[in-house]
Amino acid sequence: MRIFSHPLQAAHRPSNEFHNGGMTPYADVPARLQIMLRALGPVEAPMDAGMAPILAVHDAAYCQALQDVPRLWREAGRPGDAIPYAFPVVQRRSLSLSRVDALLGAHAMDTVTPLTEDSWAASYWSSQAALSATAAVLGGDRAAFALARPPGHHAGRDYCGGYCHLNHAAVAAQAARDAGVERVAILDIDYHHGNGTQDIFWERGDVFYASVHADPATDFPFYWGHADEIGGGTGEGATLNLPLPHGTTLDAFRHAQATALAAIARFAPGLLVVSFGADTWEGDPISRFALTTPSYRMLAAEIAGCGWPTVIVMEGGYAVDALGANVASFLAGF
Ligand code: Q9C
Ligand code: ZN
Repeated sequence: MRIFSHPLQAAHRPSNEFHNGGMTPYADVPARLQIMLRALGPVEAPMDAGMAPILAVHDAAYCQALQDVPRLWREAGRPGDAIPYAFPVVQRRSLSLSRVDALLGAHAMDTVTPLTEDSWAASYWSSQAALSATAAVLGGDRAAFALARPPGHHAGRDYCGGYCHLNHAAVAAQAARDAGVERVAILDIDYHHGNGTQDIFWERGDVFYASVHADPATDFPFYWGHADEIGGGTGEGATLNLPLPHGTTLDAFRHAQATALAAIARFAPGLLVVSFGADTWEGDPISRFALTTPSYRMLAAEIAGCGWPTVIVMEGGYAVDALGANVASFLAGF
């Protein structure tokens, strides 16, 4: 299987995140990338498909803000990484925002996603990795892997959050649509619900979004991923949420994934995008599921068994020492 990743993805290195009332070390460390690279062997640098496929799912002013904010932050004399603190939870509308805190808060959903001068390049090249993996699959490969980092599934059309700035899985799915694949499905098996992906395709009947994740009643992102969220407008019925409780083991996870795969089969996609997170692993420091390393091989085999051309995009997974083995196990299942 071809694997795509770019060296600049390691440059994004925020120092802290605001967590449980205090600053803690940032969980999405560059070592995540390095340990996966070591476990997987040689990878290819993605081609540069430019901004057009990113702008097919993201707002142009938002992309500009991601690039401008770290510089504006520094010019305002601020130490450290750019972190928002005020959010337009009501009255969210297009305003010309000159103060950096306002510009950032208007394009963010939380305080755990700091921006540095290197964040844009890392996310841009992660999206390019997803695009190159999509091109490989559209060209006839059975599957391809985008070794994205930072992750993407919490990022919406015009907001960052959950360590994500650009939604690589959404960029891949839309690129497949634009290349002529009539129906694209996204299966999200990161521990967290992929609120950004759900938002982007909420009203779309041509892109099915199914997610197996920790119940948002207890886990980030709290406001999305409840079982009654099924899409809206022409997208009604094209979103499927399968929340699971803390302590979930392979049996229950497999059962939920089988439900998602059956729904996707009824949708009959021409291509599948998998948002894969290894934060469902039993030892993950910020998560509470109990999958084991061999679990991933079995879950992947069951996805592969459906036969759809598949683009796999890396999302979360924060137990750094185990991450290489967990990702290798998943890819081996294909
Ligand atoms: N109590 C992904 O896995 N922080 N993002 C929650 C922990 C947000 C995770 C704080 C976690 C975001 C892609
Ligand atoms: Zn996650």
